[in-house]
Amino acid sequence: MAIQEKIKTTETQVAEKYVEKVLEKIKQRSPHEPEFHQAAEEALHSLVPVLAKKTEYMEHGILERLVEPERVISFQVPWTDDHGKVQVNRGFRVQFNSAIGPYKGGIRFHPSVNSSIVKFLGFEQIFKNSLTGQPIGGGKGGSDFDPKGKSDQEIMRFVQSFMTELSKHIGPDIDVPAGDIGVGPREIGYMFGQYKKLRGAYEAGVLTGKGPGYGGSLARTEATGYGTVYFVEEMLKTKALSFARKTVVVSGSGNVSIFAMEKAIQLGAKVVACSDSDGYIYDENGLNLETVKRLKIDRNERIKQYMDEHPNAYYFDNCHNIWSIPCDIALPCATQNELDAKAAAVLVSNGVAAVGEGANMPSTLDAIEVFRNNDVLFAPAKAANAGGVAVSALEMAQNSARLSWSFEEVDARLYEIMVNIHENSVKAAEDFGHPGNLVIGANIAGFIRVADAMVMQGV
Ligand code: NDP
Ligand code: 2IT
Repeated sequence: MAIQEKIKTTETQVAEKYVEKVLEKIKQRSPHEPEFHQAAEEALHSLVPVLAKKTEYMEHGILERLVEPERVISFQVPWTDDHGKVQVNRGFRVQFNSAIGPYKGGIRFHPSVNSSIVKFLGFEQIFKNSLTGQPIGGGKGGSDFDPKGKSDQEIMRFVQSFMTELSKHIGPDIDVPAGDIGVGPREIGYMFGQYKKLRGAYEAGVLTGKGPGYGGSLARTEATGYGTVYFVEEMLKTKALSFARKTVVVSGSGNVSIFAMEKAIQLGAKVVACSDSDGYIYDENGLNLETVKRLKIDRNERIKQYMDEHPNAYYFDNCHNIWSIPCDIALPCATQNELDAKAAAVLVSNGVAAVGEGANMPSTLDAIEVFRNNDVLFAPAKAANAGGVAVSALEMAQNSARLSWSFEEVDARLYEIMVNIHENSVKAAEDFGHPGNLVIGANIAGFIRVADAMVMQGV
């Protein structure tokens, strides 16, 4: 027994060294990509128990291959604004890993987009897509184009130029983009129109998140937010808790945030606050979601305007302070690193029971540490927000079969997928010696499927 223990320790030490070596190499090769380093650090440290058990992964160089994108495309996006002036943005598509299916992942339009952001998102997408159980590899794209304040015509011209280049690299069996921050049904529509024109063919499965009238799946709009709440509800059940009568704070007021609020309310919760990048609104009696939807989906206004209709609510500048509002459940659904250790400590001191990540990497590594040390139930992004891409894969399946399922059918499949992701993450955490740690469980469960496929396919 003592000898076995000793061997185990040695294998763990070898695995730890392997992980450190790979992380070191990432930093040397791509020194200016802090978000990518952060995502890699979180994932790779989690994998030590698997690497110690399955030493063949090391022999096959799986980690070295996993952290190096199969292809990175960076391109110029020239377009003409409404004053006739030529503008130039930068476009990206990172095709990270195709072991289990064509590259799949969203497109983000936001001024902060750069190679680090696209790579962190693409890297996380590998694990997330694997967790869904669907046949989709990992990819991501975007541009530093800022859609705020642009006219509809400017958006269309920009998107057409973006797609003119992107179309050379995508296809229903190659790489299938979708939406993300700043990219919704309007942008997907223009992308699809331009792709169709350039290809001279109606390849519905080249993009997901399409309008239901031309090949989009019902419930794709709701999928990420609903899925996050389904996942958190499963996590709460393990402690005999639920959303019913709980106070919930949700950051953001975009696609993920709005439908997370909707499902939480349907399950009996009271959502008291949400935000945009300018500030946040708070109503201790519960927000009126219809007003938020009208402002953000129909009219594209700022969250501050909520006060016009609900003068008894409160508006505060500085979106980061939203975490100072006492709640039972916190759902960060805006953007990366929006919740740091200080905010996590405030949430803990206010008695938060659970945190579910609707956004990608919204909690810093230090914040996650604070939650873990204080026994807060924590649902990591890769698992909790996988419902969006899962329904994207269902959209691809419907497109291939040339049919469309009802909202209820898609929603039921989404629910089942989220329950499975939770179950598989719980089981992987237990199997590899970290019961209750969903960060480790999700990373391991997502990793094994991809790593095994990579081993079987050779280099
Ligand atoms: P939207 O563009 O619909 O909404 C984004 C929301 O987050 C807006 O309220 C926006 O405010 C706020 N926000 C964006 N950037 C910042 C910032 N730097 N600081 C503060 N607030 C910010 O995007 P989604 O809802 O689609 O995406 C939200 C998150 O969920 C992202 O992390 C995305 O990667 C992730 N995600 C999205 C999926 C999807 O299917 N759409 C699937 C899985 C994850 P403002 O309007 O002021 O910019
Ligand atoms: O981060 C994500 O999972 C998404 N933005 C959705 C990707 C997709 O292909 O539906």
